[in-house]
Amino acid sequence: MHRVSLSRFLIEQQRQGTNLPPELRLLIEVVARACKAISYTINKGELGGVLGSLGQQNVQGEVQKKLDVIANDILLDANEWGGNLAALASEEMEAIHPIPHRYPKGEYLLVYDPIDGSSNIDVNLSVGTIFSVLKAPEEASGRAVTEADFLQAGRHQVAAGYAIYGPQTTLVLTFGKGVFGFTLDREVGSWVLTQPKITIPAGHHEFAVNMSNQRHWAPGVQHYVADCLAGKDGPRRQDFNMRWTGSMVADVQRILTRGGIFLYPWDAREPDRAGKLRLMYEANPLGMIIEQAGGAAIDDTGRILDIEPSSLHQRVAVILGCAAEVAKAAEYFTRGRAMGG
Ligand code: P6P
Repeated sequence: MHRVSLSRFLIEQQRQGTNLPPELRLLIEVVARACKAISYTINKGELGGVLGSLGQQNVQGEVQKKLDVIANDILLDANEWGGNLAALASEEMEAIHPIPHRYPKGEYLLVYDPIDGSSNIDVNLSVGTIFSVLKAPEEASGRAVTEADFLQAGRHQVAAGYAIYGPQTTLVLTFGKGVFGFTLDREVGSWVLTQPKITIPAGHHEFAVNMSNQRHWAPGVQHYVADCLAGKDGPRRQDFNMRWTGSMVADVQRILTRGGIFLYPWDAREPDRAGKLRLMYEANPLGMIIEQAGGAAIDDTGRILDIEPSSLHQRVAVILGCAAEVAKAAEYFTRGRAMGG
């Protein structure tokens, strides 16, 4: 079968005027090439001395894995010199990373999570890289880029994507006109188009949540999940399956492939925190992909992509997946709040 490479696919999208300017196309190719390098590094595992922790914490206060830093540096090194970025930001770096003066400054902002789900690395489960592309504000071209330039609602993203390093290495992309999937052909080292148009299948009853937090959830969330567990003996009149991978990208990939819903809701363990997941480099890019695939992404009160960010590393509750199932869950949350929950 004749396969289309990522480069050819992007050139053809650009020719069709699919809001993919050359600079953005080049940026996506650079990020995809960096994800290929991350894949090869992860695949070495113990043989490459890349497993284990660094004995330090990142800005999130989470234990930093060797691969968190290695992947972060691969993405930094790949993107600094290209001339299409004004600055970068990462889960692994507290402050934004301006483009060094020795390189030309471009019009885009890249914000990413170099390894999402890194606690899975040492147990050989799928992890991923998530990235989001924004346009730098016009007036930033004549001055230093600041964190405030990144604080744009997710609906302003011009592209988003993720790579999954699992049994296959796959790349999922959107630039606002649908969702496309690529598989890494390791023999020739190129990304190959394998899913020309990804849409979330309806009618699959599968939910993803970390049940160990159940007692800390708001009443509406507890009620929604309880009715999923009640299955056909309860008001949903339908049995549900459950999955929880510990890697959001893997759960999102499953939802894009066979439907369902993912929940990481607010919980009372840290009542002042909106949620565990990060808005700018998890919820926004994955929310854009889910919406472009026909699904919905909310933070238990409203659309994630409409949240006006207040800080680079802010956290958010995330419920995303099949639009009908997210709407059903939102009904439970609304009822829960009405009852004072
Ligand atoms: P928990 C990984 O750390 C992550 O950010 C997401 O990829 C994943 O869905 C979630 O956190 C897992 O969290 O609390 O179940 O370990």
